[in-house]
Parts: sequence; C-alpha cells; structure tokens
Amino acid sequence: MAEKNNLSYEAKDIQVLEGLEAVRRRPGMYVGGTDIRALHHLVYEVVDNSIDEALAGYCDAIEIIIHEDGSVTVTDNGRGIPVDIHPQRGISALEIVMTVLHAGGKFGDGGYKVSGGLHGVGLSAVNALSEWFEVEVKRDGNVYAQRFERGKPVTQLKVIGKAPKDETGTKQTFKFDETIFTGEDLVYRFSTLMQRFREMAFVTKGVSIYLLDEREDREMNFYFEGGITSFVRYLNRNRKTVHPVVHVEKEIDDVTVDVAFQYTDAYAESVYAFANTINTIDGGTHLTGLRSALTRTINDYANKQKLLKDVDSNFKGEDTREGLTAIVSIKHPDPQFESQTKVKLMNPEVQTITQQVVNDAFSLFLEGNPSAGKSIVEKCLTSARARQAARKARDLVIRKSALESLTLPGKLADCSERNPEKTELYIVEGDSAGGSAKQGRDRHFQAILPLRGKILNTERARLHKILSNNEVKALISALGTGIGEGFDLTGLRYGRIIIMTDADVDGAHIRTLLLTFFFRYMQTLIESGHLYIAQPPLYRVSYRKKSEYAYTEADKDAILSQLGVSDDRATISRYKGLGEMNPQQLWETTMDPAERTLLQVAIEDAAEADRTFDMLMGAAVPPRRRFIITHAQEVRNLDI
Ligand code: 0RA
Repeated sequence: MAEKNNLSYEAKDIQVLEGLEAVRRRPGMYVGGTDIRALHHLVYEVVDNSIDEALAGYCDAIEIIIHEDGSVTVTDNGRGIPVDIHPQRGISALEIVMTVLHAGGKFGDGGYKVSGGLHGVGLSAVNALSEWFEVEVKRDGNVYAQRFERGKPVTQLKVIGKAPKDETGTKQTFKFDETIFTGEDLVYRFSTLMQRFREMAFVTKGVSIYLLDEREDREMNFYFEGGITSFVRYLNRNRKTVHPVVHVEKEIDDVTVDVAFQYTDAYAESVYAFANTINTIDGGTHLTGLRSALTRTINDYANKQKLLKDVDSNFKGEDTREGLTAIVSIKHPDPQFESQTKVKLMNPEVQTITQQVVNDAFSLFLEGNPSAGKSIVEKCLTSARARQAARKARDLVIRKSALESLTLPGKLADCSERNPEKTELYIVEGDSAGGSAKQGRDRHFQAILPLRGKILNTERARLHKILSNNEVKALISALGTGIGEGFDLTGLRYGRIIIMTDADVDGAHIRTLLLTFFFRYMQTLIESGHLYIAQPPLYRVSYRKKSEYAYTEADKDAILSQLGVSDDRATISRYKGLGEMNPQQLWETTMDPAERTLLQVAIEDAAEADRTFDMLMGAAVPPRRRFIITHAQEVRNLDI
C-alpha cells in the first residue's frame, strides 16, 4: 500500500512541477505578460483570494504592504488556508493550494460560493512566478509557516508559534522573480493599486482594505459602510444631482444583484459594472440588464404620467443614459467571462435577473418620489431632443469628411506617402511646437496637426457641440474615419496616431482630453492599436563635449553617473515644453523612429483616462486643480 501511494505521489509530484514549469515558461498565458501590468496582476491575484474569503463572510480586514525591496505582503483575518494533510496526496492543503495549478477556490468542502479570482490562475501561478513566497497561517491556536522558492517548497510546513484560538488568518509575502519579469520600470504604482483596491472595497461591503507603501511612507484605508451607494456618492461628489441615490440589493437563484444609481446634470454616462468584484470594463449581461430596465421603467412611468409631450415615440436607451451615474455589481457562483483580457460578463440569466430587480426597485422609487420622477423624465426629454439635433450635425460632418482632400484642414501639414500602413499623424499641442514638428519631421511619412488651446471638454459638451468645435473638426477630417456610430476604420489615413504634448500640467490635461475623446467616440481606433503617445525628454544633460537626453528622473541620474560627474558640474537643461526644443532636437529625441519611445495606448489606459477625466471635469474647481498638479507626473508616465 505504501508503495502504491508513493508511486502515485511521485507521479502527482512530477505533474505539479511540470505545471509550475509551464507557468514559468509562458507567464503571458497566466498573468498577461512580464511587464508592470503583469506585476500588478500578481498582487491582485493574491488579494483576490482574501476578497473571496470576505465574500464568503469570514474576513473583514485586508492589509497590503509594498516593501522597499519590491516584495509585497497581503494579510487577512479570514479562516486561514487549511493546513491539514490531504488524504490522497499526503501533503498539506496549503502546499496544494500553493503548488497545484487551479487548486485555489475549488479546494475542499469549504469551497466558496463566489470567487473573485478573475482568471482563476490562483496562488500557485503567483508562487511559480515568485523568487520566493512565504505563507503564514493562524489556525487552531497555532501559527504555521512554509517557504517556497520559484514555486517549490523549500521548507516543510511547520508550527512557528502560538496564537489565541479565536485568532485566524493568512499572511502571504512574495517577491516577483526578476528573471521572469524583465520589462522596464518594474516598480509597483501606488495609484494603480490604490484605484483597484478602492473599487474592491466599494463592492465588498463591510471589508476594510488598508494599503501601505513603505517605499515612500504613503498609506490609504478603504472602508465603505454604504457599499456601492457610497461609490455613487463618491463619483458624483462634484456634480449636481437630481434625486437621492437609488439602491437595491437582492438575491435570486444564487445570484446577488447590487445596483445603485443617480442622475446628475452631467451629459456623459459614468457606469461601472462588476462581477464578483472584478471591474468588467467591457460590460456584459449585468450592464445590459441594468440599462434596459432603466429605459423601460422610465418609458412606462412617463407614459403613465403622460409626460411624453412632444416626443412622439418612446425614449431610446441613450436618452436615458445621459447624466447617469450607476454601479451594478453582481455576485455569481459560476461567472462566465468572454475572454481573459477583455473583461465582459456573459452569463445570459444575469440579464433577466438584473433587469427584474432594477425594474421593481426603480418603479417603486418613482411611485414614491414623483418630483424625482419628473426631473428624470425632463432630463431624458432634453437629451432626446439633443439626439435629433446631433444626428443632423453628425451627418453633416461625415458627409464633409467623405470629400477628403477638399476638406483636409488648413493647419494639417500632410505627408507625401499615401499608404496608411507607412504613415503617422502627430497631434501636437500649440502652434510653436507645431512649427518645430513641421520643420523637424520626415515629411515623407509624418504628418503634423497642431491643435490650439484645449479642445472642448467632452463630458460637459454634447456630441453636436463637440463636432462643431474647430479643433475637433480638423482632427476628424484629418483622420478620415468619421465618428461615433459612423466610425469606419477603413477610412483611416494614418497607421499611427501619435499624441505629442508638453511634459507639464497643461500637456497632461490635453492628453487626458484627447484620450477621452478617442475613448468615447473612436474606441475601435484604440482597440486596433493605432493610438500612441510620444515621449519627449525631460532633460538634456551636457558635460564637456558630450550630451544626452533623459526621459525620467532616474534616467538623468544614470546619465550623470555614467558621465562620472555631479549635478552642479554638468549643464542640465529642463524641457518644459516641446516648443523649447529646436526642430533638430525634437526629431532626434521624440520623432525619429530609430531613437524615440512611443507608448501604445491600450483600452484600459484610455478607460482610466476617461475616469480621470470624469474626476477632472466634475463641476467643482479646487479639487480638479489639485488633482492635475499632483498627478501630472504619473499621467506623463502613463504605463502602456
Ligand atoms: C480554502 C478553504 C478555506 C479557506 C481558504 C481556502 C482560504 C484561502 C485563502 C487565501 C488567502 N486567504 C485565505 N483564507 C482562506 C476554509 C477552511 C475552513 O473551513 O476553515
């Protein structure tokens, strides 16, 4: 018997090692790459497990610490990963969780009803990609610990101390493996992590999430007693609201639907959808259910109250979305996502359930709050009228841009090449920088479009107003694709659209505006990888006859030490604006394909800009100013 067990143990053991080896060979398949984004993913994966424990109702505090050496500790006060010996495998449950692929949530009888792990790659994948990983578990009055290196156990699971019997929890510390993660600039971003944890805390009511960054002594605590109602209040903090937040939470057939929404005086829609705490940026059935319920309920109400005066037909979906701030968060025992990267919920039954829950709650709310009902219908009426006006304006723009060469904007300096696979369009802020770019470029394949001033604030303005803005018109006709529903990628006149703005506060602002514009009206352009951001240098460092460009602070220090000179003996000129560089310098540093760095914009980045934009453009001025200044540097280094 012993022999048989040994044999099967060995076979399993080999399987385990092969599994972990596969993760290490192809990290991209498990965590989406080997760059900073993948690094953040490791942290999310570990925290997701603690969130699962909170969703199951056993944990109410999670603490994340980023250490100076790049290791991260995640501690929770859940039940603790089980440490008992698995009868078939002869090793501890903890070791299985840490070493067997996909062992995570499915393990044991205490398995969860709901799991947050997006890709479900589990702790074992993080373990495999970590130089070392230490787990400490408090259970049954003991403190257990085990250490792993590159996925393999290097110590036995052992008792290292005592704890009060009622004190339980899991503490995990890991350091990513530098032989696997080889991208540049592999430092955790506090703001990225913070954003994600804030969302997690909002949609996991009653859990507090504490984030400490020991590198610069920053900390943040998230606890939202009001769950997603607080989330909506937070999003609308700078907006004028039309009624109190409507909130409903209900469980039907094991699916919990949690929805909160509120209409405001804004024009854009701010709607976020979550499935098992994952921000499903591509929406899905929960979002569709919410939207159709809103439209239907408002139409029913408006008809019943005879409020639809001059609009002959019912409201369309888009009429009921203007100024809407909403969160829909569902918890499902078996969520189906469209794919690993594009996060979209697919379970069909969720649509019906969400729709039903929202219909009931919203009808009831409107019955009880006639003045709110009236304001909401008024708002929809305004946008229905605007929609009709916008269609006319849009048709005009699209027809015009079809006549391509006739309507190419005067300020566009076009290139001679016609094959869009070879061409580039630089969107440059300001006339003086535009002038340098025009002189510095390779006119064979590089076109320049200078944009004056700030293009229209796209949240505050309606589509037809945006389209009548001269800067935007110039941009649309230069691109040749049309806009919104009429967007057609085959008309695109340039293969690369490159946003080139100053490395200062205004530059960051204009970049956010442009990203938001592309995100809202030309999403396909981003999805198909055509949108880029140029990276102008921050400094020029000269000493004796040598000079070099530095793109970051760290770059500057590296160049100084390479030249073997101190700050005060070298000549360091700081570029504040593109206009400060002469055409030759601009070409060398930022436009020459052989030398430049281009950041490709991914849809997540644009979505983040869109969110930032929401924040920037909310009505109140003081917080906006502060945000722009403190975040300018981060936005500059937009991680793509
Ligand atoms: C499986 C079963 C049980 C707890 C856990 C996993 C668990 C995993 C993690 C990962 C991070 N923190 C965690 N906390 C708990 C329940 C075992 C029982 O019934 O006590």
